[in-house]
Amino acid sequence: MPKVDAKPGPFAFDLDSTALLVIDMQRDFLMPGGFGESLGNDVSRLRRTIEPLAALMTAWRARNLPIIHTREGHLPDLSDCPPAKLNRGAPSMRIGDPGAFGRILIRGEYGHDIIDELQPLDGELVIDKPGKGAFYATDLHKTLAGKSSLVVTGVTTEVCVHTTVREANDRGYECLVLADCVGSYFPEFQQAGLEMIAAQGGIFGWVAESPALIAALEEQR
Ligand code: TIU
Repeated sequence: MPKVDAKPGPFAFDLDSTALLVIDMQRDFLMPGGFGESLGNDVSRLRRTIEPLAALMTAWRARNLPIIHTREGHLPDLSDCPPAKLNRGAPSMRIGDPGAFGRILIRGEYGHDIIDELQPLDGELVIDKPGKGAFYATDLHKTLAGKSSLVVTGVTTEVCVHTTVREANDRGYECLVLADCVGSYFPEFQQAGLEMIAAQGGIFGWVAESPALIAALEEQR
């Protein structure tokens, strides 16, 4: 069984019962000129995840292990977006408003899709989710039947990654979060978000760097 050097201790996982989750690596969050940057955020804090994530995905695919991608977004008529979410954003830049890459966080728009560098391959599952968590109002739990561990990556650490990890915990999954493959616009949230996962003996899971996971995969060859 592969074992990854992690906090708060080694993360052991069974290849047959583990999936890689890649959360919301969407143009609107990551691309210069996109929605995230237009709100005053420094997208380089998220873009640092692209290279390690691409390397991990290559290693994962080489072993025919499953990758599940998610995208946060809404139907064009916004019928799946609660007013509480719609009304909360910056007034000039709300979900559904026109942005540089199409209507903000609307399914089918260019900005809603995954960045070119990490595009899903044919056959990989892409889950469209209306919430921050990947389990809310999606088939993810059903799709993962038989899996018990998740490697969690993507953006942003304290928002969609954390919500998903918390949801996964309550559904019985063991989660390994990769520090170099998750990103936040806020360095203090990145640090605290990761510490919160591994604290108290791993209250929400384990935290490691992706090269440690890739090394553990290599040892299985
Ligand atoms: N994917 C995700 O985290 N959505 C967000 O809205 N994140 C923010 O940090 N705003």
